[in-house]
Amino acid sequence: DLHKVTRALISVSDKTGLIDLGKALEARGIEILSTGGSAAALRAEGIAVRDVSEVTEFPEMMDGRVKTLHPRIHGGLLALRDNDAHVEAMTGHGIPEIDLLIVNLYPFEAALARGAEYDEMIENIDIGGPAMIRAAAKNHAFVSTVVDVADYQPLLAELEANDGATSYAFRQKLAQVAYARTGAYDAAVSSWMAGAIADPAPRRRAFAGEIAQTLRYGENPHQSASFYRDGSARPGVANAVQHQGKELSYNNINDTDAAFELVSEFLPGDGPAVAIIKHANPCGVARGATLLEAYRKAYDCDRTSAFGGIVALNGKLDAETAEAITEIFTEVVIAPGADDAAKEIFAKKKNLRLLTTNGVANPAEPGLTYRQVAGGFLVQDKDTGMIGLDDLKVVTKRKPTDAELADLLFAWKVAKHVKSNAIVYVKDGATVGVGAGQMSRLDSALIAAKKSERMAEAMGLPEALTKGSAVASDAFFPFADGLLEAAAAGATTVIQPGGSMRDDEVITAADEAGLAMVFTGMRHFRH
Ligand code: 93A
Repeated sequence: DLHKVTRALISVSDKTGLIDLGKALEARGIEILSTGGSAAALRAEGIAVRDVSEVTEFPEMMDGRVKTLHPRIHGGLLALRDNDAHVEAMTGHGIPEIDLLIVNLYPFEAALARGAEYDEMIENIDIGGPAMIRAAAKNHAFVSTVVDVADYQPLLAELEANDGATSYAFRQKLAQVAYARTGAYDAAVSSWMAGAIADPAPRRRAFAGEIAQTLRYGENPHQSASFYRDGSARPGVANAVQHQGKELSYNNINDTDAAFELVSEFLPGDGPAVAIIKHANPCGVARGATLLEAYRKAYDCDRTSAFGGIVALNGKLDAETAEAITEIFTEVVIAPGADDAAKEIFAKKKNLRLLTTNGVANPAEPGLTYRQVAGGFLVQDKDTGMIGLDDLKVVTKRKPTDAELADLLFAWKVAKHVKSNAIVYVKDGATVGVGAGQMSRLDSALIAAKKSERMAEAMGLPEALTKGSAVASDAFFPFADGLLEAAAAGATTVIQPGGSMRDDEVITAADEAGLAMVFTGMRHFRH
């Protein structure tokens, strides 16, 4: 099943590694066919090349839109070498056998990432490249298809090992990668178009990403895993720069994403904010006059859980905050930048990963979320819902004070990022109790209050910080019990969507407990 490579076609937009590859193929006596820009680059280095246009006897035309789309090229890629009729067709029509295809596509994803205009995006849709890749990959019985610069070295090693030939297993693996590439490419085009025509509910969606990293393992060590980028330029874990520390794990990436998306809810205008995440849930979120103050307040919410957590900041990491973070073991810190002094402090902590992003993420930017179910995917719009003062409806006799309103809105933002059922107690711009992921809302209220009590004891405080707090519930209270539990923990004011059959009962209970309650009219389930 070895197939000797006698002729290669090279057509690449990304010219990285092209010259070394061309020289190595030439040294093996492999004839090189190539398109305009690639041919020029190879010739400039003295490598012998035959133009595709010489083979097709057609010039490259229409601004390059038609270069390789020709039977002399596609016949050479698709012909079965062991089929007499195919071989006869090749001879009869002057079609050269092509045994090796090296293509990388017009940089559509890069154009997307830099926010190119519509017309430029259209010009970056490669047609001839994918057509050749799909043809060559189909014919992997004979043809090797390379779509990735990272595969140049393995290709040369394969040719070296087999005296200028490739094995069937090698070609088959390349073909699998080739179809992954063309599939991802067209998915990127389709997704871009869905956004460009602002269609809120396209009839069909295609999903794909480009592999960014093969991970050491998945959620557990016996699961293999990898990380894909979807090509968007959104600031966050996928587009961050890692400055130090070992490779991120699957769980690190998941938690870092949760942390950064949460802290991005606090726009730079809201002042410094910090979120500490454990197992995708916040165990402390706060804002402060400085990042240091915000970090300390966030840490005080649940010092026990913060150990080994992920810390996200909405501003540039400074030295004093970096120093405070290093006082306990932290897995990952992510921020839109870091001072040199902060980097120096972190450099002493070899295991701590520092990621910097290009700004904070825009919480209002539309997007999709995906979830797998057995046999399918669930796809929905991202939860970009945001509530401001004007959206709140006071439903109790007592109105919240301005200070209470500020804490209510803060609690609401945090609750959006807590797994349901979510109950979040906030005081003076910091969470003081977070109840997450319980099957009953009452249990979330109880757990959060209990943890806050334990924290107060550990810190030697006279009473739990939930005393005099604001509490948010991500969905309505179906009964008064959860609300009464929050009141018992000391909450004085409540934010929740409203809309329960028993709203009246819940409002009456709130009035009797002297609470000030507002309805948002919007729910933030997160399962
Ligand atoms: O415009 S195309 O879709 N039409 C074609 O016939 C065609 N053939 C190759 N783009 C085409 N290509 C692409 O040109 C390749 O996929 C590659 O990305 C690029 C290389 O062009 P050059 O060698 O002129 O730099």
